[in-house]
Amino acid sequence: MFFLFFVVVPHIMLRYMTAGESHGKTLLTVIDGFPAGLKILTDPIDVELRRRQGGYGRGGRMRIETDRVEILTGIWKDTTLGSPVTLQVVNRDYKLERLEDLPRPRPGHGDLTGAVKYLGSVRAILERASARETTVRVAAGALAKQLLEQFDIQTFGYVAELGELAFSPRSTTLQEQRADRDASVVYSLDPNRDDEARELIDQVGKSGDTLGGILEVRVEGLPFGLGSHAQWDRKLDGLIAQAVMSIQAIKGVEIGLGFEAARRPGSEVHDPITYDSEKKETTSLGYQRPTNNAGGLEAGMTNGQPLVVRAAKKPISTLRKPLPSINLDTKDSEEASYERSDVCAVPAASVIMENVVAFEVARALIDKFGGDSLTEMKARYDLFQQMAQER
Ligand code: EPS
Repeated sequence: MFFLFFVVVPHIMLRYMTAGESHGKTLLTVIDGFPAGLKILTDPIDVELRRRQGGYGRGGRMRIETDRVEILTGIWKDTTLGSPVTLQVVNRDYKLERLEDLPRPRPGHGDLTGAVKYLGSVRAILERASARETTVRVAAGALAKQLLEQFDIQTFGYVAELGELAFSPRSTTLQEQRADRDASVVYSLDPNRDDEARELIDQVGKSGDTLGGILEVRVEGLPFGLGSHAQWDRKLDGLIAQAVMSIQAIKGVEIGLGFEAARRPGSEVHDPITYDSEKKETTSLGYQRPTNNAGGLEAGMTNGQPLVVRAAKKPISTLRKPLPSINLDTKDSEEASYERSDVCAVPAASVIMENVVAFEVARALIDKFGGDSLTEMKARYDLFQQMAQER
C-alpha cells in the first residue's frame, strides 16, 4: 500500500508568542529566530511603549502604568545571541487575585462568547482578550525595528482618521511627517487640527461613548522581493493582513488603494513601470512607478515601492453608558457591566500597528536573507542588491 505523508513544517524563521493577563503579574514575549550579533538598545523599545500608553483619550490605567521593557534572555553584553529573546513588561496594576467576575457580558468584547466556549467566567476571557496584551507585541516589534534599521528600512505609523475627522498630511518628507506626528496629541500628520480632535474625543467621552478610527502604516526603504508569490502562506500581503487583523478591535485591513481599487477601471489602478538608470543603486533598482496604488506589494512580494497598509479600528467595546445585555446567571435583561476603559485608543492602535507590521517585515527579510547572524544577512543582502541591479 502507498501512503503519502504531508509533513507540515512551518517555514517560519522569526516568530513570537505573548503571555500575560491585563491585571496579572507580568506580560511576556518570547521571540524565536532573531539573528545573532545585533546590538540591542532598550531605550527605543521604551519610547514605543510610552507612545503606546499615550494619545489623547486614554483612561485611568495609563496613569498607573509606566511600561518599561526588561530583557530576560537571548542577549549577552547588549548583543543578541541567536537564541530566543524574552522581553518582559511588569504590570504595576497587578490585582488579578482580588478581582471578581463580571455578571453581565459587554457587547463587542469576547465576554459572552469566551465564557460559553470555555465553560467558565467572563473574567477569565477579558483578562487575556484585553488590549493590554499589545504592550509586549509592541516590544517585539520595536526589537524587530532595530534589525530593520540595519538595512535602512523605516516603519512609520499614524492616525489617518478619527471618527468622522480625516487628516491630510501637513508636510511631505518622512522626517517632517514624523515630527508632525510626534507633535500631535492624536498622532495625526496635522497637529494644527489637534483642537478639533480633542473636542471630538471630549464630546464623545461626555456622552459615555467611545470613538474609532483609521490607522496607516508606511514602510520605506524595502528591498525588492520580500514575501513570495509561490505559496499562499508566504505572500507578504496575507501575512501582514493576518497580523494587523489580529490586533484587538481591528475590523478591516487594506493594502495600497484597498477597497477603492474595486471601484475603478484597471487603467486607473495599476502602477505603470518606467526605468531611470540614475536610480539603479537605490532600493527601487531604477524601476520607477509614478503611482503606488499597489501599496508596495505585487503578487505578495515587495516591489521596491513603499509599503502602505491601512486598518479600521472599531470604537472600544466598553461603554460608560452601557448597552443592553443580560445577567448570565438569571438570563434577565440588564445593562452591560462597566469596567474602567478608554474613550479613544486610536493613537495607541497606530503604535501597535506600526510595530506589528515591522515584525512581519523583519520576518520576511530574514526569510529572504537568512537569519543566523546579522553579518551573514548583510552580506547576502548586498549580494542580492548587486545581482538584482544586473538583472
Ligand atoms: C489597556 C489596558 C486596560 C484598558 C484598555 C487598554 O487596562 P484596564 O482594563 O485596567 O483599564 O485601559 O483595555 C481595553 C481597551 C480593552 O478593551 O481591554 C492597555 O494597556 O492598552
